[in-house]
Amino acid sequence: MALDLETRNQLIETVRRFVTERLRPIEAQVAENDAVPDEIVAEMRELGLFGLTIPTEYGGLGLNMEEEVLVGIELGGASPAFRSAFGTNVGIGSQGLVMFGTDAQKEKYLAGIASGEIITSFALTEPEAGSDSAAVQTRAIRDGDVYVLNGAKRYITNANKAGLFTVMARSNPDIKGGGGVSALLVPRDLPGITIGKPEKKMGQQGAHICDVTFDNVRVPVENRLGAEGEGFKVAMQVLDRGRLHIASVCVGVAERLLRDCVAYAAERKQFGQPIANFQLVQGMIADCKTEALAAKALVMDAARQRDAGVNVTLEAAAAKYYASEMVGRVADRAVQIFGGAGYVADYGIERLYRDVRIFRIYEGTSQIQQVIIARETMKRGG
Ligand code: COS
Repeated sequence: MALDLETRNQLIETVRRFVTERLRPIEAQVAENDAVPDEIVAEMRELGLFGLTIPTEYGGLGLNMEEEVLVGIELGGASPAFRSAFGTNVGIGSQGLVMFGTDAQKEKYLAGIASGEIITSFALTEPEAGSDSAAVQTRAIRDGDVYVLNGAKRYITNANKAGLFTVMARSNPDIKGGGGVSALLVPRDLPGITIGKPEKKMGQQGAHICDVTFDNVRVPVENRLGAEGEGFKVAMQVLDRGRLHIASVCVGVAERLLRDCVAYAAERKQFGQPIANFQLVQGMIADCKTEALAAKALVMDAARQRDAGVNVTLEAAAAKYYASEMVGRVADRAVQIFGGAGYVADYGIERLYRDVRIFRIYEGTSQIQQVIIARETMKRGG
């Protein structure tokens, strides 16, 4: 159920204030230390950010998609690394359970996920199964009332903090594609799980990705999400939602970069006047604004359609594709408008330029979004 307008506006205002007053001032420190401070995580928990999309009966805020993307846009106002602290709990780490979990599974985990006590991770990608995610080689072979899990997952967000993984693994080795894959809820404390060191990345320091290996991990059959062999479809539906969330954050980062550019262009003087007076600078600002508006319209429309029960696989892919490419162009122009200062760490623009690069890659590369858009368009006949 949607929030009433007043509650929705209050929520957005609260998130905006938190982003501006608490997160933005420590962006550089978080990037430097590669960690979000514990007290900030505690404040995120207090604000209910870990449970934004968890149903209210389990202690979450139960936001619908439109509300979630509105919050996502606000979150883009500070380094996207902050969002990552609770992003898996809101999105890909929890939505398989929310959409396909049994009552017993939900009872067991959702309250802890909503409060942030349990951090969740989504373990789909493998060394040999990135874009071709139906090719997962991790195996979950049935042995009585358990699946025996063996294999390796790669670049798994929040794996180092996770208490619960959603793991996509091949339960039927005779079926090569997605049809042989099942989704399992795997608690971190089961014996046989090893988490690698967080990778050194190009950007978004403070957000962590690690490899995860499973060595004869015995997962109760009751932990399966959905039917056996339905795990790939579970993952794809989780990603439909996740892609819209990522697209909203791209819009938010673009809006923030625009605010920074407009302020800088008004203050920076060359040839005896603010650079904002120059039409070539104005051209860059106009392009950024137009593209940010277009991306926002795509995201909002897809979110509303999803809330109305429409299948938005195409629209979510289109929103993610356009918004992630758009924010890359906006960040590039922001460096240009800031000039030398854009290239210098103190101003934070070069950091955002690096931070946004991953949006064109994770939760499906731009090329995969193109594939999905083309396939769906042809399926729909235009
Ligand atoms: N919702 C529901 N079902 C879906 C679906 C969706 N969004 N997408 C695919 N499916 C279903 C298909 O309908 C098909 O079902 P049937 O076998 O019953 O016909 C099945 O899943 C297999 O789909 P498809 O044939 O499209 O699979 P492919 O292997 O050809 O390709 C892509 C799927 C490329 C789209 C998929 O692998 C993908 O999204 N890759 C990127 C993965 C990704 O985002 N990784 C990031 C990791 S998370 S950070």
